[in-house]
Amino acid sequence: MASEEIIQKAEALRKEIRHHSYLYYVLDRPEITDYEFDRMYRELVTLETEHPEIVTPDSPTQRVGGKASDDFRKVRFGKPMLSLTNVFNAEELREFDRKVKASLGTEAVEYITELKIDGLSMNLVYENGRLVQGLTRGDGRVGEDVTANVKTIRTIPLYIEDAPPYMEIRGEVYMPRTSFVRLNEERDEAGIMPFANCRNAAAGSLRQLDPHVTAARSLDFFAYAIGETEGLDVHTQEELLHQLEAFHFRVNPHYRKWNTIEGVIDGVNEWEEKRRGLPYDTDGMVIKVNDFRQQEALGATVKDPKWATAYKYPPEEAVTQVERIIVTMGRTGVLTPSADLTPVRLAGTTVKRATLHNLDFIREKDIREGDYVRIYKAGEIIPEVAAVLKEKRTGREEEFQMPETCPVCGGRVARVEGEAAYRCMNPQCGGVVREKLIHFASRDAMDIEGLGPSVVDSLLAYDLVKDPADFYTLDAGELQQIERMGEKRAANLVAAAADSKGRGLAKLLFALGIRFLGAKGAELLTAKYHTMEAIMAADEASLQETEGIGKVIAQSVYEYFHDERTMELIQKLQRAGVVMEEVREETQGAAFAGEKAVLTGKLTSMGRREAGDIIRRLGGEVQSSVTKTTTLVIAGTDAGSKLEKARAQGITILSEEEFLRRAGLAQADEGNGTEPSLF
Ligand code: 0OX
Repeated sequence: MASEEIIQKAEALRKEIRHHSYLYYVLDRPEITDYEFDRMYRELVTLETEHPEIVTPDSPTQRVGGKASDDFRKVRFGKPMLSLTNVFNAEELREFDRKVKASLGTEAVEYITELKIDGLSMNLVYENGRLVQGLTRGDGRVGEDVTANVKTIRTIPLYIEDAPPYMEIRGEVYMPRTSFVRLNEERDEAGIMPFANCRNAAAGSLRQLDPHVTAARSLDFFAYAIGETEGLDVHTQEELLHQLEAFHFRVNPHYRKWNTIEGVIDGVNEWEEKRRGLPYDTDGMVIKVNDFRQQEALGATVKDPKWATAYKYPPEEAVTQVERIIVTMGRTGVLTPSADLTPVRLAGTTVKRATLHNLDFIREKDIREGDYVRIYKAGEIIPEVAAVLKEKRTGREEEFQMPETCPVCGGRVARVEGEAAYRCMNPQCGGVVREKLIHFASRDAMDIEGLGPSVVDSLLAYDLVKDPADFYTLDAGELQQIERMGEKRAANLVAAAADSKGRGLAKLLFALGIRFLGAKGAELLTAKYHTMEAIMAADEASLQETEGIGKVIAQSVYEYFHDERTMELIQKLQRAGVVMEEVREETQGAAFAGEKAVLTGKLTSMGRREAGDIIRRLGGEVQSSVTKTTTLVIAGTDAGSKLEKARAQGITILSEEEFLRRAGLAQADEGNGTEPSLF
């Protein structure tokens, strides 16, 4: 039996971890380094491993691991989860307002507008502050139990201090756009059908039998309502949102209160364009009567409340023609078809190409060269084909066929069983080698400055590299044979390669291009094993026990490290001096060493959290407001009072560009889908 002292120590650690997770995930304002956080977390894991009887279901260590309920058990709601009526223009909003006021018999009505997050509604049940159940909306009367999976979402509290004895919190589970784009890239590479949008990706991620898979999907949650709840003293939607924040939920900050429907209409118009800049998908705005007594008086139909409605924005789409279907190669030899389109404006950019993912996708939508298609941007970024306008067909459109031989090496192209992707089966295929080299040097991998696709092509053409380890033995003299590669560029390239040797295990693992292993998976393995040697020695079961690593990744990593060619490559990299261990950034002498920095305004190249991570990694501390101790302010666009205060105090101010330069972040050329076709 664990002593009282141990039980209390564990409880104190849990409280501390809860607090710092809240600061990090919900407020985006961490006060301690990742290193300190990890240390605390590991201390709790050690205590709980030594004394398994003290583990509580709401311990922060219990986010991942529970079993998903058998086939997502169906559960009936005490209070149904209502859906919303839709309105599509200002006149319909005025009509909604007229009905509300007529029914209440008063003109005194306040409204709250909230962004309508395009995710999945969720009902979270808390008993005495403990999260005991998470249910999807289902048909509104009966939901599906996805408790084990929602527990993996870091912004959903597992325990709430000072909560009433029973409460149901409702909100939206969603997938941020960047996570969605990365996930679909990984799915394309892995030959799995991509998700059409962030909402489907969130839904697919919640309906996983293995919570490890959900954990790796970066889902998030905004709270906006309550279900059956006892003893909560709130009287308006506005108060409720404040209360939800006090419970440490994330509440979308863009809600607003209005006294008139014309104000609501202004608010709705304001967000129609602005919402495109958000890091998550929205499909409209929800308009709610603020006062709960008025809500109750208005009541609901069988399906929808009469006190709320959703203003739906029209989906942004364009019609254009598929001029050609081309095929490009990915780093694992996958041949990916894309449509070359007649250029068309869509949501702020000119679109010339849309990925078609794989042959199944093309067949399902029956996309042919010459077809007119409706396109949209998935996650506001990736051009996708929604549907073919079959009525516009002339009869001359031809069905697309996958090439039977590899367009790069002439090798056999085959479809791996159980996969949607076609691959070149020749492991020595020049196309695969090229993509692997490009990936190895790319920004999120080893980040070798100046080593983009065209330099890789030149290195291959001059036979200077065969595998990534050859980057480290390049000779500046030899490099100068390459056209337009002067003495300076050659020297820079050699230096950039040398500079990348110390990126550390996580970057290296990702750079190797192991199937299914994304950047996040590489970080998770690094956090567990710390050295390449340990990962290579791990068996499949041990790999699979890593948080966020499912069976498929574990198997792929295991197979990769049990291939002779891998051994040769790793040894060669080791001989070249590439660091094979976890690198905890040495902060002394780092770019932001000793700085106490404040971020203000909007950054265009990254989010604030990412910028904060960079500062901390490079030795600095991030503060939430300008104080006497602040030494540096990084000002994005629309920076407000913090910037003024910094100026008044004579604090050094960096623009975004200056910040990036000081952080040593090169503006690498982006893979924007315009790489040359192989045909
Ligand atoms: C959203 C969202 C959805 C609560 C009771 C009726 C409507 N997708 O962001 N639903 C609601 O409210 C429900 N609010 C939202 N913000």
